Formats: sequence, structure tokens, C-alpha cells
Amino acid sequence: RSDQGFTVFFTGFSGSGKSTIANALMVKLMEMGGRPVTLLDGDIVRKNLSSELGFSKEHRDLNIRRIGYVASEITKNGGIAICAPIAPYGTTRRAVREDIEAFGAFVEIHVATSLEECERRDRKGLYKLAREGKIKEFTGISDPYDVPKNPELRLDTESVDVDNCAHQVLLKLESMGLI
Ligand code: GGZ
Repeated sequence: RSDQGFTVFFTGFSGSGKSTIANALMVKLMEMGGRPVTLLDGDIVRKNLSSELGFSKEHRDLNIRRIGYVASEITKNGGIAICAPIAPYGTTRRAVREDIEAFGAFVEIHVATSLEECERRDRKGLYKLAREGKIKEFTGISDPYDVPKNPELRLDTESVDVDNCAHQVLLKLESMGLI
């Protein structure tokens, strides 16, 4: 196995399952031992690192660049960073990729749960509020999401369960020679 650091970067709609898969992946990677694993989840980053930011393009970009910076430092020092923000803008994801690839691998994973399915589940009731106009600039409803064109992996969460999704990520990391 290589001891190069790397970043696993999940992107997808709110409620697509990014956090759940990211957590399952973190557990599996920690069980394997070796490099330290750091999870930078969307919610947690917004609470701790980006608490003053909203959801304009400018603020989302700033949020993603901060996540990218922390992930690049972790990657530089030989660790594993797992990021799980929506990250709706393709150009911003590409910029973060470039920053990180200076130090190690960047593994982009599109959690491809459809908007229809995320809205049907509506686990936090946010889609309903967005439809009612009570949350503005909501990704997929009133704000854009650029579908990743060439992610390292695209996960179909509608026919594959969480554990299996996390396993697919591990297989990808293995095939890239990272674990
Ligand atoms: C999208 C929003 C919004 C708007 C609040 N649009 O399911 P959640 O609740 O826990 O995840 C969403 C989270 C998105 O924050 P990110 O930092 O991942 O977004 S970005 O990458 O675009 O910076 C959702 C909640 O915050 N949320 N308002 N308007 N999601």
C-alpha cells in the first residue's frame, strides 16, 4: 500500500446520502489503520469553520475553498481527508482538485441520488420549505447544481445500500493504489 495522502471528495444534493456514506467509509478506513482519517462533513464545517457564511455563489465557493485548503494540508501531511459538502459548482470543484493534486490524489465521488428521490425522502423537511419559498437559493430547487462530468466514481444510491456504496469507494481507492 502507498503512504501518500489523499482526499475523498463527495458531492451531491442535500439528502443524497453523502454524510452517511462518508461516515461508513471513515469507519472502514479507520479499521484498516495506518493513516489518520479526518471527516470534513458539510454540516460540521458550516458550524465550525464557515459559521458566518450563507448560500450565495460567493459564500458557497468560499466554504468549498476552505474545505479544500484543510483537505490539502491533511493530504500534504500524509493523511486521509473525507469531504462531504454539496459543492454545486464545477469550476470550484476543479480548483480544489488542482490545489490537492499538488500534494496527493483527489478522488471525486458523485453521490448521484436524483433530486426527485432526495425530495421524496425529505429527511429534514428542507425541500418542503424550499418549495414554499421559506428557504431561498436551495440547491436543485432554486439554485444550480453542476453534475460532475468525470468523477472518479458515481454512486447510484437508489439501487445500492450505504455499506455497498462505501465498499465501492474502497475498491476504487484500491484500484488507484491508494490503500
Ligand atoms: C442547500 C442548504 C441550504 C441551501 C441550508 N441550499 O441536508 P443538509 O442541510 O444537512 O445539507 C445542506 C447543507 C449544505 O451545506 P454545504 O456546506 O454542503 O453547501 S455548499 O457546498 O453549497 O456550500 C442543507 C443545509 O446546509 N442548507 N440552506 N440554500 N443546502
